[in-house]
Amino acid sequence: MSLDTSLSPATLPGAGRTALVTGITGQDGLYLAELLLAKGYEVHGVVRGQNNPRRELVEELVPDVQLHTGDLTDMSSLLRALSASNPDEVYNLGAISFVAYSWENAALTSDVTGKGVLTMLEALRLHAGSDLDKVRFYQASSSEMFGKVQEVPQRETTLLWPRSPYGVSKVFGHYMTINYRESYGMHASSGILFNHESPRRGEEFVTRKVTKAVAKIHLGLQDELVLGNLDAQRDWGYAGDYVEAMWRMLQQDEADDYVIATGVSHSIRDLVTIAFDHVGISGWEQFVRQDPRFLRPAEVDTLVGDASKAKRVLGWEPQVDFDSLVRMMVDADLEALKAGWK
Ligand code: NAP
Ligand code: G4F
Repeated sequence: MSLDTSLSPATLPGAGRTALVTGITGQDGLYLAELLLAKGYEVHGVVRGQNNPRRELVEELVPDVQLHTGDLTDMSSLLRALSASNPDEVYNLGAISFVAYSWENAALTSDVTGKGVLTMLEALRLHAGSDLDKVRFYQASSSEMFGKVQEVPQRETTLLWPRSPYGVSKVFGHYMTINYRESYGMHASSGILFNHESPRRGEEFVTRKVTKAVAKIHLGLQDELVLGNLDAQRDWGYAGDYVEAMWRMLQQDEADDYVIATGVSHSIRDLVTIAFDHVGISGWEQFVRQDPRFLRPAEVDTLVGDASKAKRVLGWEPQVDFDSLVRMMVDADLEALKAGWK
């Protein structure tokens, strides 16, 4: 699945094509921007806020990306970004994406993560006019939509039963994407992505919280890791693999929806065990405390995806397994701490 570097710039798959990415400052936005640039695309990104501290990170990691100020709740800003970039492909990754936060800010989450998708779709429809069939759209749907799972493993046809304001908002965006495909013939695809992580994962998410704490404990900089539900299970993959799936969806003749997952589920306990093992600590219980503060009003207990459609149609398969992912994240945190970065 790696790019053929023998291709000259003019024969790269993205040569002469332009992509616009919302959520460019996030984990996936950065990996996707790198992927699209390597494929020869002209890449534009939407950045929110008057002085977004993550703008600098984008400028440093992917300096060739052209940035536009915009917000998913502000249609005119999206229209301006579309008009300035005139994209062939739009990747809508922007969202309030932290599930726990969505209970505290349900209305805001609905406005951004839910209605923001409609605002983007409508802006695209207004911008493209009679050329709408020439633009391709990707929506970042989520396994959180399966919530109280009605089938194991979860696939594209599994009944959705979201358990958080975030999940409900994602369901709205998911069905709006399907509706624009069916109503206007838009090439609009939805990737139902299961959890994917990396050294760039935000520190509020459990994988990164664990890997950074383990690195700090190993270096004597921290003595405790406080977590919530240790029994929840997730199907965790590597973000670098998952952005490749997004791109592949938009290269198909027909738009469609795809589950992207590894098919393997692990508990938070497994995550903690692998991370501590990696730095040579076997009795991790002495460092870990559970606090109800990190429990959720309604939990998604077990997620595990069936990505056989993605394998069959897109030729996509995950390349990084869970153990390697956790070790990669611990190593990156160790390296950054030793370099005095944080
Ligand atoms: P992330 O790191 O939290 O990034 C979210 C991005 O959305 C950030 O760039 C953020 O920008 C932007 N954003 C927030 N509010 C916005 C607004 N009002 N207008 C425009 N942009 C806004 O998330 P991620 O892990 O990269 O995930 C990318 C997308 O995939 C999200 O939609 C997420 O819900 C979805 N998803 C993620 C996973 C996963 O496991 N990572 C799984 C399934 C689906 P700021 O810099 O301004 O905050
Ligand atoms: O890492 P998490 O916060 O991710 P969660 O809720 O699964 O959401 C992520 O994946 C979704 C895909 O399914 C995305 F759509 C979403 O945007 C986001 O990227 O929590 C994972 C599990 C939960 O069951 C949580 O209860 O870890 C459990 N957990 C236990 N202790 C904790 C903690 N989660 C966090 N964040 N912090 C803890 O201390």
